[in-house]
Amino acid sequence: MCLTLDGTGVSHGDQAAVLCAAGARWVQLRMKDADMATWVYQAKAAARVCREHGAVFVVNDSVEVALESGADGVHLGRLDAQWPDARRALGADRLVGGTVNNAADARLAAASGCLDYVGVGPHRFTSTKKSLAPVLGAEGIRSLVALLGALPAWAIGGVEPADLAALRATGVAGVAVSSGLTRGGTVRDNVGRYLAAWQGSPAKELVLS
Ligand code: TZP
Ligand code: MG
Repeated sequence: MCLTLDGTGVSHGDQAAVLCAAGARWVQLRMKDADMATWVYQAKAAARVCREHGAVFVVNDSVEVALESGADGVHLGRLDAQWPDARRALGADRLVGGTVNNAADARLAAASGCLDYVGVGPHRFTSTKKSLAPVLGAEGIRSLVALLGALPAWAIGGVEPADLAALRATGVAGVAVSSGLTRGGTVRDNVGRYLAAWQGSPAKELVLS
C-alpha cells in the first residue's frame, strides 16, 4: 500500500499517477493540512487515476472525502471516527481500514466485525507521522497480528525494502509505505524495490517440529 505524502512539491493526484505508473496496486491518499475543497479535488484526481490503472484507492482520515471522491474506501485511526459508523456510511461494498497500535486496538479491530483490513504499526520510528505511537518492531507486529484472527494486516511505519523478509514472516498481508517511496531514487525504482523484496520473501516462516 503506497501512501501519498505532504510537502513533496508534487500534488497528491499526481503522486497517485506516478505510483500507479510505477506498479502500485493500492494507493492511500494521506493529506494532513489541506482545506476541504483541495482535499476533495485531489482525492477525485487520485480516484480517477487509480480507477484507470485498476489500483485500489482509499482516503485516509475522512469518510466524507472518501464518499465525495468515489474512493474504494477509507482508512481510519481510532480517533478519526468510529469504525462501525464508517461502515454504515460506506456500505458493504467499500473498504474500511483501521489503525492498530497496540493489543487493545487489535482486540477492538478483530471484535468490531466491520473492518476489511488494518494497518499495524509503527514498525520503526518515522517522522512522517506526528504523535507516533510506541515503536513495535517486527516482533511487536507479530504479536498483534496474532490477535487479529482473519483480519488482514499491513505493517506501517519506517518500513524499508530490507525489512520485508522479516515482516512477511510475521503473517502480515502486506506493508504500507510513504516516505520510502520518494527517498534516494525515483519513485519507479523505489516501488520496484519494495515489490521485488516482497515477492522474494517467503509468506510464512517454516516451523519444523
Ligand atoms: N502510521 C504509522 S507510521 C505512518 C502512519 C500513517 C506513516 C508511515 O510513513 P513512512 O514514511 O512510510 O514511515
Ligand atoms: Mg488518521
